[in-house]
Amino acid sequence: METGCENTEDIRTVVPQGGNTGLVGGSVPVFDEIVINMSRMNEIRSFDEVSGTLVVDAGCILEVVDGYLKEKNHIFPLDLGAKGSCHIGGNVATNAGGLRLLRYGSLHGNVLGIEAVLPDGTVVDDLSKLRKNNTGYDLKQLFIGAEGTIGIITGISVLCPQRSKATNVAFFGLESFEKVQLAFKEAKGQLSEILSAFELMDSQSQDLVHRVTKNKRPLEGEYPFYCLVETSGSNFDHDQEKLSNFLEHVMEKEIVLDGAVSENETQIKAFWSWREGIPECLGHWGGVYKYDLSIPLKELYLLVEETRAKMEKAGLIGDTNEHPVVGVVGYGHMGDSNLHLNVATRRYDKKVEKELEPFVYEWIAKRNGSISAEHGLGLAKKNYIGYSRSDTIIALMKQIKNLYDPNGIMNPYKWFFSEKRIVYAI
Ligand code: FAD
Ligand code: 2HG
Ligand code: ZN
Repeated sequence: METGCENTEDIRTVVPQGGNTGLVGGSVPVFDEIVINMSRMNEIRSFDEVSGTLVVDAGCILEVVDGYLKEKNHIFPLDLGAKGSCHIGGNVATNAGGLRLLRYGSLHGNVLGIEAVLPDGTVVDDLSKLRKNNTGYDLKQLFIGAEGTIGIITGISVLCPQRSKATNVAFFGLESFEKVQLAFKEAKGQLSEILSAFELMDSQSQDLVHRVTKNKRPLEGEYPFYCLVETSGSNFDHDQEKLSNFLEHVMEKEIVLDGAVSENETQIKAFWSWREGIPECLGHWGGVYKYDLSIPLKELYLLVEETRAKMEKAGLIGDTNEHPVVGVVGYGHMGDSNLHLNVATRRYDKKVEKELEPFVYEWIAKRNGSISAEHGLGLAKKNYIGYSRSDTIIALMKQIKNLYDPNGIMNPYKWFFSEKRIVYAI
């Protein structure tokens, strides 16, 4: 048969693609790969309202699935800014964390079963709906966070909690990162089971959002740090009172300088937009260098300060076009010790890169942190795995890759590229 391609060996490499919203280039072909886009596998297969078990095709869009669950009084246990485009399959393949991991936990816990196709065509039918199943190795876990390197996920069963009847949000201004940590500790103690998100934003991130959107800020004054605290519970008035009492308490103790508690849905959305809008607004000037890091909480913000100081010392940050850097900002999922260090620039610049790398990765390695907390390695971070994983662990990962994909055809130029194919491509 005429294929139009001389070497059929080389057309077999594939890149699984979901909503293409990943932030490390994992879903994009590099050389000769065929893209297998999952958009048309988008059926919701079943939902059991008693157990909360949902079974979906991998190509279902997160927001669509969550809308379906809303009608059934349930919620998908993951939420993130890209919900309107990303697929459940992509979420599972990246083990996405998102805004409410603090409350609902990681997909490693919530995914009950997976159906996948291996590179040799074998269908792995492990679409279990069981919460407990200690019969041997839990192989589905290998696909969660594998970024399409060992097989294509086609179906997922996931445990979905009941939707909370009431959501309330508070927005705080604080004077230091020490105070942010105290506020987090108090929030866990006082809001306990209704706490559903605790997000951090520094003043620089909020200034840049303000410069782009010109929206009215949630608080009158401006502060070095801001937190967004969300509760999800069963009684709006009760939860709002709890949140207001919490705000009063932390203000009395001088942990928080100012704060506001949402009064309605519109205000909740407005508060969230100051957090969820950061990634998009930072792109306004040109390029953004992005680092997605797990850092022990105590030192989480120190990296932002040190990075900013480096940029200042090198004369790279400023308001004029001569300065490539517009701002060095820190924000993220404080509740999960997950910092997003973003360097917003007018243009990508070698001098900026020299200041950032390997500085950021070495800084993380020294503290036994992770150079990729929730976005994965993809293409962008593939060379830095060694800063977070030992040689032994990397060797074991390679054994798994070789077992599942001996010919190296799955997402070959990403974190488990096969040397053979790289040689061909060059
Ligand atoms: P894609 O980008 O298409 O693919 C991602 C990776 O998964 C690729 O390696 C691809 O090959 C693989 N893949 C996709 N589908 C399959 C499949 N069916 N089988 C096997 N492999 C597959 N991430 C977070 O963790 N937390 C956040 O808060 C967060 N917020 C975000 C906000 C914005 C505005 C944006 C743009 C992204 C955000 N992300 C966040 C990144 C996040 O990883 C992705 O948005 C999402 O999980 C990827 O889903 P996707 O369907 O777009 O996957
Ligand atoms: C978020 O939490 C996402 O908003 C995106 O994970 C972070 O763009 C980023 O660096
Ligand atoms: Zn994030």
